[in-house]
Amino acid sequence: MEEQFPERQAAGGLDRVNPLAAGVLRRNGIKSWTKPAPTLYPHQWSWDSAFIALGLAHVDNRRARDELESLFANQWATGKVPHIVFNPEAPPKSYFPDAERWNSSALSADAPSGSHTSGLCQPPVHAIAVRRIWETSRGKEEERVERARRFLKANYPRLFAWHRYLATARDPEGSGLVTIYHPWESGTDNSPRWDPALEALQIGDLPPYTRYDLQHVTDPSHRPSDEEYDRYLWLLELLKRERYDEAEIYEAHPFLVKDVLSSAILVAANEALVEIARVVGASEEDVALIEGWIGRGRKGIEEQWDPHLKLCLDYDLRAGEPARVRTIAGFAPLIAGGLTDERLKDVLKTLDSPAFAGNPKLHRPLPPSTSPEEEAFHPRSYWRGPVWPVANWLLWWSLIRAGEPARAAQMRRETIGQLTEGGFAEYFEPFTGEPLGSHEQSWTAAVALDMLAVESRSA
Ligand code: 2M8
Repeated sequence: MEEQFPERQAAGGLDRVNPLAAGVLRRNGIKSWTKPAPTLYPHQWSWDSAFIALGLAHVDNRRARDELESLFANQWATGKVPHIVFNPEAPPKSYFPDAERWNSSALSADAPSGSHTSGLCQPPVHAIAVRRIWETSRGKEEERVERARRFLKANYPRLFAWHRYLATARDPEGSGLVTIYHPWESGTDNSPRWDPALEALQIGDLPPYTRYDLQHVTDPSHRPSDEEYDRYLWLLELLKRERYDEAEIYEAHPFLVKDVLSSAILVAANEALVEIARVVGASEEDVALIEGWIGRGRKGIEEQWDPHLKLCLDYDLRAGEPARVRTIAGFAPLIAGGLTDERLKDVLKTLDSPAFAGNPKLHRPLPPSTSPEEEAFHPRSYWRGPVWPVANWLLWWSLIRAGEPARAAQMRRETIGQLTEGGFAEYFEPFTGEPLGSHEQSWTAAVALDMLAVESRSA
C-alpha cells in the first residue's frame, strides 16, 4: 500500500502508531484547542474536539481538559454547543462560510458576545470524552484525581444544559429523537440521508460566495458538490432570517429532520452524564431526568427501525416520512445500547452483510459510510461511501458495550491496520484503502490513541 500511495506518510508499524498519532494532535494544536486538520479546517469544531479530548486523555490530560473547556466557553445561553468556534487568527480566505457569513453574535442574543461561532450544533460526544478524562485519571496520584474531579464539577452544569437543550428545544415533540436544521449538524454532511430533504428545497436569492475547501484537497470529488453547497448556504440564510431562534426555526424552516445517529450518540452520552452526575454529587432529580432521556431516546430510535432494511432510518418531519437509504447512521440502535437480543442479532447481521463490512469488494472489512449497494454510493465522495475511522470508533466502542468483544477486536485491528498503511487520513476509499481528504486529521489520530489504549473488554 505504501508503494501505491507514496506521497502519504503511512503510520508505520503498530508500535509506531501511538507516537505518530500524538504527533498529529501536537502539530494541529493551537493554544488550548486543536484544529481538526492542518489547513482544511482552521477553526475549532464541536464533535471533533470531543473526539480529540477522548484521545488526548491518554497522552496529555491537561490538554484534553483545555480542549473541552475552550469549546464550552462558547456555549450559547440556550445550552447549545456551537458546531464551529471561529479562530480569529485563521488565515484569511481559508474556510467558508466564515464568522462574518454566520453573523451569529449580531443576530442572536443567545450567542456568546466575546467570540464568533456558527449557529448550528453537532452530535453530542462531549460527555463521553469527559468521562474518559475521569477514567484515565482515576487511580493516579491524588492531585491528578482532584484536578479531574474539579474539571467534572465545573463542566457538569454545561453538559447538563447542553443535553437539556437537545432534549427540549430539539425535541419539542418529546419523541426521544434530535431534530437537525442542517446536514452539517449531523456531522455526515453530504450523506444521502439528506438527499430527499435537500432536493425538496426551493433555493431563493443566494448571496454570492467562494468555496475555499476545494483548494485543500487533491480532487474536488472528495468533497460535497457545488449543488450541495448552494443548498447548505441557502439553509444558512434561512436560519439567519429567523435569527437562530429555535421556535421560529421550528415554525418556518424547510429542513427539519430527526437524526437517528445524533439521537443515539445523545443516549450514549446521557449514560456517561449519569456517571458524571454521580461523581459530582448532582441531585437525584437531575439523575432521574437524564435517565428519562435515555429511555425516551432508545424508544424513539426503536420506532425508526425498518424491518426490511434491518436498519434504523432518519425521519423527515416536513415530508412526514423516513429517508430510506442504508448508511452507517442506521446502526443507531447499537450506539444507543440497551438492545434486545433479537435487535442486536439483526444489527450485527446487517453489519456483516454485503451491504456493509461483509462486502466482498472491500479492501478491509470496515463499514463504508454509505452502503455500496445504494444507488447514491460513491467510493470517494466524503460521507457518500468512504470508510471513516471516527465512525469505526463509534461502532467499535458500541460493540464492546454490547458484549461483542471479538467483533470489536476485529474492528479495532482493521482500523489500526488501515492507518498503518495509509496514515491518519480523514477518510479512506473502501475498495482500495486509498487515504482521502485531509492527510493529518486530528480525530483520526485521536480515535487511534483511544483504541490502542483501551482494552476491548473494558471500553
Ligand atoms: C466536516 O464538516 C464541515 C462542516 O461542518 C465541512 O465539511 O466543512 C464533517 O466531516 C464534520 O463531521 C466535521 O466535524 C468537520 C471537521 O472535521 O468536517
